[in-house]
Amino acid sequence: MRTLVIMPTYNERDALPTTLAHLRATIPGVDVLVVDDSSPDGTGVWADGAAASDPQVEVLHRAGKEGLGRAYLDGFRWALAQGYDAVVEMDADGSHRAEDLPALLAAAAADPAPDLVIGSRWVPGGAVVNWPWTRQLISKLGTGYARLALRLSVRDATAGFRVYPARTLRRLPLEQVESQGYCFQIDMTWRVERARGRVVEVPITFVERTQGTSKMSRAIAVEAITRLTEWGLDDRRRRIKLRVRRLVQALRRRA
Ligand SMILES: Nc1nc2c(ncn2[C@@H]2O[C@H](COP(=O)(O)OP(=O)(O)OP(=O)(O)O)[C@@H](O)[C@H]2O)c(=O)[nH]1
Ligand SMILES: [Mg+2]
Repeated sequence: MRTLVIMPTYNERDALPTTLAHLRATIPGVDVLVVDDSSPDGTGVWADGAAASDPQVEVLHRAGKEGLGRAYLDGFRWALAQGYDAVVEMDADGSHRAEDLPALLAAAAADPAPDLVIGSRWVPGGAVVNWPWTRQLISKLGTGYARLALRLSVRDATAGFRVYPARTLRRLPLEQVESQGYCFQIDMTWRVERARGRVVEVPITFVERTQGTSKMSRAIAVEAITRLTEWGLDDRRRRIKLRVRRLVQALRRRA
């Protein structure tokens, strides 16, 4: 299985060197694509240097900061064009441990093959290190709301440590995905579930970053809440319409 880890970066000059070196040393078999949005702190320039000395590392430069979603979508297209079989999403900030990746890849390679593997904080065996209870609560509430609004089955819908088999990415209408922040992860999960894809959650230990700064912002939270609510309402409207139509048809048949 040819595997590519996509690592999006924005101002991760402090964290990326450690994360990349650790990943390469822990799982030498996987290739890495850094997707940098012209980080002002020079992350992209550093990544070019890393790529020059390591044939298994590539860098995709984007013109400016357009959000995590856009960066991943560009990375997915690149991975598909290069013929990779599996694509991993992984943060550059050290929150996702390379040690957990073999378990995710093993789950992706299992028979029957799942359509998406999520490294989950909120399943038995999953954990979060150095997050205050408030942050844990926000994350759980976020997934809880996604489960309620979109009727998702997963326990960790915003998780950003995942494996997409290439066939899943080929099947999804990626050009329609507009979400940018956390919402991107929820959006993609929902698309897989709606297409009746099978999602498997594997417990991981998520470690709060010790280097650099979080890109989580109020705008990203607002985007997630607004879109989730809109999608949830649309979905309910559609279901009600469908039920009414079926009822009318049944009544007509009887009359
Ligand atoms: N290319 C690109 N990468 C981004 C963008 N926003 C965030 N990232 C990267 O995406 C990964 C996750 O971002 P974080 O800042 O850790 O955000 P988070 O993990 O959602 O929030 P924390 O839990 O606070 O760390 C990191 O590697 C970031 O550098 C963006 O707009 N473009
Ligand atoms: Mg992070």
